[in-house]
Parts: sequence; structure tokens; C-alpha cells
Amino acid sequence: MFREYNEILERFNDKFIDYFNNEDDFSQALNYSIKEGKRIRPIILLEIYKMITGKDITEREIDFAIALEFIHNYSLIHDDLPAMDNDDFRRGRPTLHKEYREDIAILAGDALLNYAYEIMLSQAITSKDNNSMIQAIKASNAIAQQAGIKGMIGGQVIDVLELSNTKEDILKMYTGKTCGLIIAATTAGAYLANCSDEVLNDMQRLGLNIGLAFQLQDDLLDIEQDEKIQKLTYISFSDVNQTKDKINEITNDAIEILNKYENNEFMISLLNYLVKRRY
Ligand code: GRG
Repeated sequence: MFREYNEILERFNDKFIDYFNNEDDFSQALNYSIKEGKRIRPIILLEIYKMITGKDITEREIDFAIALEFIHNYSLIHDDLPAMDNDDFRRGRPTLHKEYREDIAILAGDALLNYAYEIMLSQAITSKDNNSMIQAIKASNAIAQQAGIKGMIGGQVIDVLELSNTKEDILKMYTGKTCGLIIAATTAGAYLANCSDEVLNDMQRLGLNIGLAFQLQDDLLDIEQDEKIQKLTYISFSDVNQTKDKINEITNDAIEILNKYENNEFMISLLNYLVKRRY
């Protein structure tokens, strides 16, 4: 990571990692599930807010970032379950259902999802004025949409039902499954920043580009680590070089959007990090 990333990460983690510090077993399970992770989605939300407003973040933006990271962590817990990917390891440690129990993992995912909406609605209710309340409601709505059937869940359904037969189908699946929560981050950050319609459109396209570039890089890393990948990816319908070209095309489009904004240094560095990352 780069220096500015670690700075905002520390500010986010300061509040985030203290959420479940009770001694009971369920709190411990929740704590275990949120401990690690790159925190890409919350950091994008916070940095988009800063880029658009030119202002520092407040507790409200941090709370929305926490809610989004809770939703991401719930999706990983459920994705690892025996009925889905049946994974034994995540983030270099046993998955939650392996470390605790399957029923606890299901409940932990449900608890994180509900907690996310509680946090966002609490922010809306305690808004300092009408305009801030509308921003909070729009940001919550954007996150709900992208986490649901029109976003992440929709993409996951295409994946588990194996409905992808072409390169375009795979991109559609990625658009929901991976890009959903990244579009949620860019658009929620934009709504909290009181954005215009034009800025919102930019942020939607930017989230899509970042998500696709991130997922295609993930596909390339998977191939490097294990040449006999079982699941269908973008590379199954093209090849490594075409995938690298696609990442370049998407990255250039993202840079074109970011060049319209003054305080874009962080987001450009993040984009470069995401498409060059080795893990
Ligand atoms: C089961 C409700 C439900 C949804 C599943 C997100 C998801 C949808 C499945 C996770 C599996 C997967 C390969 C998703 C693609 C996105 C992706 C690469 C997620 C991992 O995100 P990182 O790398 O994870 O940001 P960390 O550990 O850094 O938080």
C-alpha cells in the first residue's frame, strides 16, 4: 500500500475494529470476521467524498464506510459457507464457519448486514438538517441497491446458477458481484458530498471501471497461482494478453473520469495499486 492509504486506513480502523469487543462467543466471532482485510470499499467511499468536496471526512462518512465494510464482510462469510464456495480459508486464516460453527457463521453474516442498515439509518435520523438527511437516505439507498438483486446478490445468482456462456455474460456477472459494492462506495461517497447528476454519473462509471479492473486482476492472479482453475472467469473466454488489454482499456477510462477532478491524486494512486497488486 502507499502512505496516504495507510493514513486513511488507520482512521477508519480506529473506529471499525472496536465494534465487537465484548467477551461473549458471538461478539468474538463477529470480531474474528472483521479483523483483517484491505478495506478497499470503505476507503474508496471516504476518498471519493474528499475528492468531490475538497473537505475532510466526518463521523458521518466514517459510519457509512463502516456499514459498507460490514456488508462486504457478511458477503464473504456467506460466500465461504459449504452451500456456496465451501472454502476453508480466507485472509490466511480458517473461515468463520471452520473456526466457529456453520450456524454461527450464517447468523454473523445476518447480524453484520442488519447492523449496516441500523448504522446508516441512525445517521439519517440524527442528520443536522434536511439536506444532510436527504444525502444520508440517498447514500443508504445506493448501498442497498448495489448490495441487492440489482448488484452483488444478482451477480452471485448468475455465478451459482452458472448462467455465463460468453465473455459478455461474465462481465455482467462481475458487474454485479464484484463491482456492486465498489459502485456503492463511489456513489454513496458522492451522495454524501451533495453531488450533481453529472458527478453521480461519473462516479457510477468510475465504480464500474474500478470493480472490473480489480476483478480482472484477481483472475490473472488466480491463473498465476493455480493454472488449473475450475471456475469460469473472463480468461476462460479470452486469454491472458487480451485480459491485460482489457484492464488497460478500463483503467484509461477511469483515469479520464478522474482527470475531471481536482483532488484526484489518491484515487489515481489507488487505481494503479489495484491493477498492479500481487495479492
Ligand atoms: C454470498 C451474499 C453473497 C455474496 C457473495 C462478494 C461475493 C458475493 C463473493 C465473494 C467472492 C468473490 C471472489 C467476490 C469477488 C470480489 C472479491 C475479489 C472479493 C474479495 O474482496 P477483497 O479482496 O477482500 O477486497 P478483503 O479480504 O481485502 O476484504
